[in-house]
Amino acid sequence: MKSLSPIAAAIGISMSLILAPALVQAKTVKIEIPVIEKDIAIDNAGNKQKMWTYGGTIPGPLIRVTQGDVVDFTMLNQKGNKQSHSMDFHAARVDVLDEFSGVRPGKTKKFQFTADYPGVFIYHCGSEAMSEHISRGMYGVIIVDPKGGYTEDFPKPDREYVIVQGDLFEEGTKPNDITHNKGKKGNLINGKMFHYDPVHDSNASFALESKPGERVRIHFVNAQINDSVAFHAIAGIWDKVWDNGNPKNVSHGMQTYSVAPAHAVTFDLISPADRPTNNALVDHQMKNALTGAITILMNHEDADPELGRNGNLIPR
Ligand SMILES: [Cu+2]
Repeated sequence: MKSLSPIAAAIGISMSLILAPALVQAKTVKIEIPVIEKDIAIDNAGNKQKMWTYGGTIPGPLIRVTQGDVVDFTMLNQKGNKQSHSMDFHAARVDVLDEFSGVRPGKTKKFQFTADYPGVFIYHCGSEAMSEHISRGMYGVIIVDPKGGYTEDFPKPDREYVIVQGDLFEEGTKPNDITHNKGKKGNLINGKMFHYDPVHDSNASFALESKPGERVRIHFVNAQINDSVAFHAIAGIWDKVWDNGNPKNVSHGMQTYSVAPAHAVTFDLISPADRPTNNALVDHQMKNALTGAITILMNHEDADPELGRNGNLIPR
């Protein structure tokens, strides 16, 4: 760490001493995820479509490890499924033809990797046609926390949310049309159109919440197959942005930030501390915002203490 806080400078010690990380022991983290092909609600009204999932939800289970940990992964492609499926962790350095190859229904895939790089990474199915497997919901998020912990440039947030934006195609769209974005009808936010947006969808039962002045961290993941996302907080400015969620890639005071397909970026937002406010977190590409990619963040004193806390990063 280069910078000195005013107090640390006054007494002549560097922040690296103050913020020296506690020794973290690398560990092995066992992750077991079944692949489940099922009908699942894709909007707040409960309309269902035939989707393919990791663990029965879109996105799949949130995985969180610390840099240096070994991920010991097992995927069961459930008996009764119709497709071969696979797992591609963007946080892994392995062999695409080995670890990332697919297995047929009823078979299990096992492999290990070390989470060497900190940040936020997508995981997704890589089986043919990949565009169909991803857009039917086969994606999720792994957060690799930095082994150095929080620092002055990467402060501890008051709340944390994960937002994953994915495509929704008309039921029955042919894989080749999906690949070319034909038949796209909407955008899923954590699995549902307008999931946390009671303003644009009267069926939405809740929004994201924080208290005025809190530091709210959004780990944003783009699971769309073709489109980038222009991520913007209406009535806010991103205080800090970390490309790929890596603490070393910090930007300050950003308005709109491009997130490529199959990429992730971490955003901090701090609302005014002296009054209640609301933000709309949008993909500023209007064709995507107005077909599902709007999330409301309510900043008020009565914010639900469980939202964005205690592992509740993807409210369902
Ligand atoms: Cu698949």
